[in-house]
Amino acid sequence: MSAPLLSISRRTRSTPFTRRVEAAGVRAYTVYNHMLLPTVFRSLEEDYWHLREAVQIWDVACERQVEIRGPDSARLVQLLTPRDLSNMPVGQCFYTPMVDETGGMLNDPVTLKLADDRFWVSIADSDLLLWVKGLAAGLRLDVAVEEPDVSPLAVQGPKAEDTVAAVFGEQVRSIRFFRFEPMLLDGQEYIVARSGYSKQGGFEIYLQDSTHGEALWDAVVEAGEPHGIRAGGPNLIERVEGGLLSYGNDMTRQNTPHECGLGKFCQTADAIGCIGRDALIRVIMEGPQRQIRGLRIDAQGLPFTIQPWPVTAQGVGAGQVTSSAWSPRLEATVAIAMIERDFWDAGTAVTVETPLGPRPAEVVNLPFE
Ligand code: THG
Repeated sequence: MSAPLLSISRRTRSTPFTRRVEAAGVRAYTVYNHMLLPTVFRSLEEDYWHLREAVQIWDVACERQVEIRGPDSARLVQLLTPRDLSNMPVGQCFYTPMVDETGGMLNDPVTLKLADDRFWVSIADSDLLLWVKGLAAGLRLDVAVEEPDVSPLAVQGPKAEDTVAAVFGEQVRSIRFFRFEPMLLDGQEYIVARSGYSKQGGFEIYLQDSTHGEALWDAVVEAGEPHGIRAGGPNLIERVEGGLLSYGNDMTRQNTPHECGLGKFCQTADAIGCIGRDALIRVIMEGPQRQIRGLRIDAQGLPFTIQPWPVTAQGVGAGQVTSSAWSPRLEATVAIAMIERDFWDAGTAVTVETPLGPRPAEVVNLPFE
């Protein structure tokens, strides 16, 4: 039996890089922010090893930007998140949990401060633009909120710095983690940030004019050739090992940032104006009832986690597995799970009700190792 195909149309938006991605032999897409996101080129495992050893170019245009500009922009961005943005400098990226009035997670974007009155919220897979537009209109704020023609291209892996330096110049080597600088290439401005959805290090290059997408792709591939660059994408094995969360998979509106282990990115008491502030202050006083953990599952050949898999311990509910993958390096199935408080200590033995039947597993702290 062959796997079902994805029907692609205008709604599953293509990106400025899609033609290059297809020429590179993409084997699988997912849909993210109503846009194509390449996930597999050779195989999940081959792509995984190559990402750890060399350098990859990723079409992550689906990380759409919600641009907020105007006199009330700093006020509006602080409404969205319990992270205190009052001392955020221009040129900084912040990982920012965003919550509703109940403290439920709406998105976990990277926020870039371009100027005192201009921000990009680089979103995960939920329609945050509608929430931000609704708040701006409802509160009659003096801002413009739009999705601009901006498409991130990620360069990830141990040879990413050499590759991006060969494109934009040696100055990129001095860009610190989660900082960005505007850089010029053939008269076009790109925002170059040291960031990206892997733990292998690298950069994200924000293209600001779709018509230059293929030229940017070609320049990166040419610069990366001596380092063995290939097309890749956010890799399931690598991101589960690294403990990078996926909104909609590992967390939803039903979870608070504290359940997601994102409490370290919240300064709720200082986040004056944050819409979920009162709800989150109550959550902090009670303490979370469940939290994200790693699981090392004693099983091989499991399918993708399409629905959460129940986790039990001594016959009672202990949580659920939300993402998993076979790690060829750790020779185990690694997983991200939401685990109830009584069972969340590292070393706790649990059982995962997988599609292949119950399998033993151990709670571990993230990232793996
Ligand atoms: N880059 C950009 N936009 C994005 C993502 C990205 N939007 C969608 C999605 N990814 C948002 N989610 C994440 C999740 C984790 C991280 C970034 C975005 C991340 N976390 C680091 C970690 O957990 O090790 C560190 C964060 C920190 O220390 O501040 O990088 O990848 N543009």
